[in-house]
Amino acid sequence: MTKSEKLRKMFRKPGIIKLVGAHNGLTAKLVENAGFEGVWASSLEISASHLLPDANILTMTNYLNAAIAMNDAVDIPVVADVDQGYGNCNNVSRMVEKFEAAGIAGVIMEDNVFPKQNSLLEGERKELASARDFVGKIMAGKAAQRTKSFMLIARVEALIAGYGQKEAMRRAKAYVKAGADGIMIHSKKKDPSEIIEFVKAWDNGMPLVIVPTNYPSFTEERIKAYPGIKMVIYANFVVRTVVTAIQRSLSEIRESGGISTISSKLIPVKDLFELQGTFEMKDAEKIFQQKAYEIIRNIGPAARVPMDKKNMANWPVQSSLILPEGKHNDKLQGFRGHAGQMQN
Ligand code: SPV
Ligand code: MG
Repeated sequence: MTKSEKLRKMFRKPGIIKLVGAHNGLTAKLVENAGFEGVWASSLEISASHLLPDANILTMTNYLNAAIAMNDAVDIPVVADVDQGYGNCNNVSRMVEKFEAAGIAGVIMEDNVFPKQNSLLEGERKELASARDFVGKIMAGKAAQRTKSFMLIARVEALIAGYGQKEAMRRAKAYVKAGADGIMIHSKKKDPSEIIEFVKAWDNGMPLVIVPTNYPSFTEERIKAYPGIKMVIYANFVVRTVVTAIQRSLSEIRESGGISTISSKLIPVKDLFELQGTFEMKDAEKIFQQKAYEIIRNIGPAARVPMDKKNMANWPVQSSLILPEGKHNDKLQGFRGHAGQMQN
């Protein structure tokens, strides 16, 4: 099953789909290990990881590469934050082609103008794209996708920009008509009243997505009372955790004059190796070297010379992993988990 099919399946099943924002392979893996259903390739997280403002300073390729690194690291779906699609309908066509081909399960595209500002930035009156332009971009995006399952969710910024419920509703309905697979309705109010009002009025049937950063009192327990809300994104908590934790560790090292107190508070290096797949890599390496030895041994004495048996002494390979003659062995994998197709 592809990751976009997995994501579609989650939308069909009961319950809230919980995504967490991340910015690279490591942070995406931690999101998966913590048991969340998907990764949000957040423009804020990715921009912050480059120490740049979340304002279309990075390019589509930067965001795509970050999303690919996350997608490579996890088995759960990655949903990419594609800002306003990086241009007009032509840019959106290419954006969908590239993200879909990379195995990204879906994208969320917002009705901001270029260059965008982060939605939570205070003191800015945001300009929105015209509903007509944005409808055209959604249609271009949906026309560009190759598989049925890839999802394009439209993000309505009318509440953020202060245009009110009526405009938000008008846009959301137009975006669904244009082919959007869902609506992300965003608010930066400090309580969920605006979102609740929108959700109660939403009679369209297409799933809603929310990002409760500014109204954290709207917990999953409360969200459950509004079945229209199908997906919740915890958008920027990973990068904020990273900054907080790094600052704490660095000041402890500086203040205590060394690393004697900090080390025992951090994950052991061995656990980091484990996360990186180092031990799987070493196992895969041994297996491939053992196979190579067997092949060379069977070829004849001349070829055998540089691969003498004594070179194998420090290659203890679990016998269960060695291929039976001529058989495909699912356990013979490269360290990234790709099952071997090797014939003996
Ligand atoms: C992001 O995480 O980049 C988002 C959500 O788009 S927000 O920062 O609230 O705009
Ligand atoms: Mg964003």
